[in-house]
Amino acid sequence: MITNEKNIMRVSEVQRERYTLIGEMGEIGAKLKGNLYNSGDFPVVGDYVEVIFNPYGDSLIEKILERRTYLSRPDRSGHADGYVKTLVEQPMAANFDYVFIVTSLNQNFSAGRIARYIAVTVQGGGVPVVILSKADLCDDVDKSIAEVKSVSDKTDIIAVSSLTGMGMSDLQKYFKSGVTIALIGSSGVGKSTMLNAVAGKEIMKTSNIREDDGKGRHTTTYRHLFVLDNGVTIIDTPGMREIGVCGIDEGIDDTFSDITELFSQCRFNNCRHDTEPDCAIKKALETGELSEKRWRLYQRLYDENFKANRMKAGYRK
Ligand SMILES: Nc1nc2c(ncn2[C@@H]2O[C@H](COP(=O)(O)OP(=O)(O)O)[C@@H](O)[C@H]2O)c(=O)[nH]1
Ligand SMILES: [Mg+2]
Ligand SMILES: [Zn+2]
Repeated sequence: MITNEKNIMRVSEVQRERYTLIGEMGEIGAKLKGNLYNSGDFPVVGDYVEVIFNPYGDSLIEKILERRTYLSRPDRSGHADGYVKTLVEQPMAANFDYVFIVTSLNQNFSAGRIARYIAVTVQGGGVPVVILSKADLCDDVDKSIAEVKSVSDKTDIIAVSSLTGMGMSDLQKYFKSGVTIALIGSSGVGKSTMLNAVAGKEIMKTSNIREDDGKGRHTTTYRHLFVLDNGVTIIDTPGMREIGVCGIDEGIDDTFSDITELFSQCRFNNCRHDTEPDCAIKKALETGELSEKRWRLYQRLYDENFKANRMKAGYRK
């Protein structure tokens, strides 16, 4: 029976033009209806969509419901006409509450990278939670926590070890029914192991570090979005080492609100915070109210975002 009733379902997997949707009736396969296909706005994992249900084959996705939160990253590899390098937006997830930014404490830990993830998350409307994994492999966990605090003091930071159980109880407060948590971070940092530890059973496939080369990943049951027994939805984004930034002006302003506040206190409103007199930034750096490290981090992120914005604007012309 084909009904005209509008069903709202959630996108759990995207594979080229095929989508997997989950809803009360379980899991179904779907394709885009022509009008949506032509609109150029394609569903991403986490989207709620209106579907025309077809029990005999692929159901049709008619409409994407308005996104509450959204995470994407610019991909610089795209080439437009004339071989100009362009920024193509790569969607990662939609409609999450929290973004767990997972970095392991044993390999190339970088507070700067965490700060950019925070800015990207805030821009997307989500609440960032910094998770420092594999604490059992680190001699000085407090030092790393302090480092993250020095670049972002407003974010919850939790050091965890799936091996010893450290930090697991602190994570529990985010696992409330109806909440959606998106995970971001390189593959191999221990995201799946951590979720299994929190859930107390194997809900995600884990793999050794070699999953970097892609072997053994994506088993048939693998989904990028799944619902835990306790009603929490998890979105596992594809592992990535770095995240580029573009169009995250508000996210940066928010993450570094202390700095933007200082700007308003400089004597000249076009102060370059260089040689100008009565510069609030220079004063804050002298007193230590603002750390050199945080200031440099802000400048780097601001510049990168500014250049990316220009690059994108150029392409749009
Ligand atoms: N020592 C230690 N190893 C861990 C921990 N968590 C995960 N691992 C190991 O790290 C590797 C990658 O873990 P996995 O959960 O698959 O990472 P994911 O790619 O981020 O999902 C596996 O070999 C795990 O056994 C931890 O807390 N401590
Ligand atoms: Mg994993
Ligand atoms: Zn100034």
